[in-house]
Amino acid sequence: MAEGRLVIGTKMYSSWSLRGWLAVRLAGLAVEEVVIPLAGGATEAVKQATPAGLVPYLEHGGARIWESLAIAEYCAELAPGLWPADRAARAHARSIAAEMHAGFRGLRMAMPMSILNRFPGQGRTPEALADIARIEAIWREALEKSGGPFLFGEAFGAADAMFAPVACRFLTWEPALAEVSRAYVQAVRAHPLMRRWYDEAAAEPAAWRLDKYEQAPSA
Ligand SMILES: N[C@@H](CCC(=O)N[C@@H](CS)C(=O)NCC(=O)O)C(=O)O
Repeated sequence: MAEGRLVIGTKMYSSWSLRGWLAVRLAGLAVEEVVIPLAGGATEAVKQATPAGLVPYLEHGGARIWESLAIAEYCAELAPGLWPADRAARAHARSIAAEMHAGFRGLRMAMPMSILNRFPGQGRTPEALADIARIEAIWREALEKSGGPFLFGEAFGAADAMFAPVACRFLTWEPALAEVSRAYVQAVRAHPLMRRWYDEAAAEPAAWRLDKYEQAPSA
């Protein structure tokens, strides 16, 4: 029997939903999944179903949790392996997860998540490129310390969940990336949960497609 429910948006487009969904699935929570087709902002059904009018939103065992990072923390209380075991590494993982949660607006605006599409070479605004440079530095530092293939070693954890939609964006928009970043993007894409998300996104109804995410913005 389901222990609660996870409310998310269209898998083709909803980057924040992907973060929450990965944390919930990594922790193995037995929750019902409710997917609401997004309208491109202020979706009425999302407003009705969630406290903040945003997805993801989790109800589990009497707890109500919104904000993807809070969902990741909740899941990590139940499955502590979502964060690294070492305290300094855990602090590092939390720092980069929080930096992701709070920022990178330039990238998010110029290169939205649209995982079934390919827009190579587009979206390269100065703000997006500055964000990409910082993200690559974050990834390089973590991967050099841990040895990869994921940010903190062998296991795909909460920090990887927070950055997974960035990997999706890079696969769509194909900015120039260092080899270490490209290898990390491929490792994220190959994870079984990511393969499942992509497959489920590809199976979503054509009626859920939104013009604003199906075309690269004209220059
Ligand atoms: N800071 C929030 C951001 C959540 C967010 O902006 N979600 C978007 C979808 S990716 C949303 O619900 N937008 C409302 C809508 O499209 O109706 C989080 O970390 O969960």
